[in-house]
Amino acid sequence: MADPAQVGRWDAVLPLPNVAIHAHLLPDGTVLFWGRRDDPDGSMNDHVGTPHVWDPATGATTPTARPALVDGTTVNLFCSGHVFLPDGRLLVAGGHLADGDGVNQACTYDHVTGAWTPLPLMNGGRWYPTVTTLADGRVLVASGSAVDGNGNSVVSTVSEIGDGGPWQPTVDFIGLPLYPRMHVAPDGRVFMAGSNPTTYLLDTGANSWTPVGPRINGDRQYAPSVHYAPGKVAYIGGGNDAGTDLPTAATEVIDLTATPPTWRAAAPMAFRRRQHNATLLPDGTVLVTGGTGGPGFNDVSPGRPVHTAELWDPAADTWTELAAEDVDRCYHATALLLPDATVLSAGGGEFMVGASPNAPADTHRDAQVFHPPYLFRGPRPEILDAPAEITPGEPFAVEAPGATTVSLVRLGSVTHAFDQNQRFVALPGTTALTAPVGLPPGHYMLFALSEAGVPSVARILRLLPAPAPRFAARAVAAAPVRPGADRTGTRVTVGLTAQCPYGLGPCWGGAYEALSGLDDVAAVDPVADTADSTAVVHLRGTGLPDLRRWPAQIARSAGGGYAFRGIELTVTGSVEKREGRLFLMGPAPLRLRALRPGTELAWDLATRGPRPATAAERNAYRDLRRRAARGPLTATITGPARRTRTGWSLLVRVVGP
Ligand SMILES: [Cu+2]
Repeated sequence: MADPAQVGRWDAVLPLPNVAIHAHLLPDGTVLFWGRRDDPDGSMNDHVGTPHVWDPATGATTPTARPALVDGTTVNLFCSGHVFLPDGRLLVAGGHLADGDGVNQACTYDHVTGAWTPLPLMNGGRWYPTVTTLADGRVLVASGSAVDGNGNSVVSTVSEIGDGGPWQPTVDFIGLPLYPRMHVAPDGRVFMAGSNPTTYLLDTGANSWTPVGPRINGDRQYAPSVHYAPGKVAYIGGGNDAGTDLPTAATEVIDLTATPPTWRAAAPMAFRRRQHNATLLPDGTVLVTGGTGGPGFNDVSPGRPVHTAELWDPAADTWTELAAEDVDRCYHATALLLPDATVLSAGGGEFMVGASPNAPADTHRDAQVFHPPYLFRGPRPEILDAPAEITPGEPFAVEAPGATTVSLVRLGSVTHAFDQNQRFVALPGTTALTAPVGLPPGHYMLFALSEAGVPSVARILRLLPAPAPRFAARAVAAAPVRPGADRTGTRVTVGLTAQCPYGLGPCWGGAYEALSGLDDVAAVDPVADTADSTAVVHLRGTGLPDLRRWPAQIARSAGGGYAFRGIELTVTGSVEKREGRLFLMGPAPLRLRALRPGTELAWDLATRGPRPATAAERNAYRDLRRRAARGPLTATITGPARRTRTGWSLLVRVVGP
């Protein structure tokens, strides 16, 4: 038997009535969670869902009321974002209509009354949004996608701020990923740590996003980002490497209080992981659980999911392998620090594989509790007395015999490999403490720790709101992001396959950034075509693109997150016949050819192959030839373009008027 003082210990697996895809520690120490659907055999797009409360003290699980709109229409909170308000209510924004399509509702859950209360509707639907409690206690809702009037799933570019009353729209930003990894910096700005390679500081007062970074390892999706000490953020693992589609084991860190903040490499994990969770522990270490080491979005084939937990010590920058859990905890799994300093590892499953739900064996209506090694390293201090409320900047004391330090850990609110409500601060001593300034107000677990680092059972206290911190005047590192305005050059449609299964429209942030950085590209249209998995860019001039470096540039920015399939051009010119061959005489002569099966740029998400051309598209070249035989002709032609050693050819798909 391995020594639990070295590797910790897992309890037996405990069944739950549903999959804990969203999990929250409530201010009374119980756990609120919900899954995708109530009926395991029901629709994957159910519009009803019952959250449950699990009590770690008794093991009992109780359903809550069903969340609903003001008019009583039930809403499914699957795929929402969430944080705690300063008074302890959980605010939930968005929810699920279908994959890529969110609802525009927001609501609160009050653990005292058990009531779900609808809030004013948001400015649009949000599927996979992130909610962040700001330093002044208001919340910021960012990202999340919804289907627009053209059938495209579009990521929201307008964030909004609220406190439970009407929402205030704020700060346009194109290119946010789904579930952006956001943290409040010590100066009150909001840091967006991923998944895009370029990271940003958002100043909600000045309405601007300032680029910071980029991260070393490029676009890394479904990786946890951890605000492990004030101003210090770690980004751990995530998918995928270009070429192999494997996730990385790499960890990178940034100190937002440095000038300028710069990402640097930290020690890597022992295992490559994607879809894993990272949990802040009371001693300032970070526990990583679950995830898959296999290629692609969520490889749960045998041997791929990682069961071994790992512990990162930021002070020493070392990783330690810990005991292995019994169950795969990959996509839709959660992990949550409990007040007794153990960690709940739960959920996983409930996703689509192509057009079908995942295999039932890969859905996990259960959890397992981990006892970290610190619980086996000596006597636990006990908190005999602590205040129920503390005021930022004011002194307070904790009576905890045997303890030498304390820490404050914000209550977790976890989904999709990220805790939107996380915060940690260690305080020296126990008797002459000062309540920290600059943390989001609300409920925190207070732990007392012995010299050996053994934590007490937590008291949950409330950090009262303080005046919002003032922004320090500082130089802007780079111009705030604005969508490129120059759309006069050649229009190029780029085929990009998102590695994420929901398509290019919702999974847009990293693609937008990669396209914006391509040679010759002046502007990227703000909305991708979800159905065809294509995006439109405009070149700097009216010539043809130099494609030679595009695939490498996309791989450098986006890793294996997006695969480049090719381009379509839309070019106007005169159609001329030379030596029996058709050419389009535009900025450069384009040899015209017929569309052949397999050359279509449009991509079918369901079949994961080219979308077959229609009869009219297949016949477009033949029709053009017939027209060209009758005399000179000017046309606008759209089709897949190829560059060969002998020049460009355009496969005629559509002939415009
Ligand atoms: Cu999901």
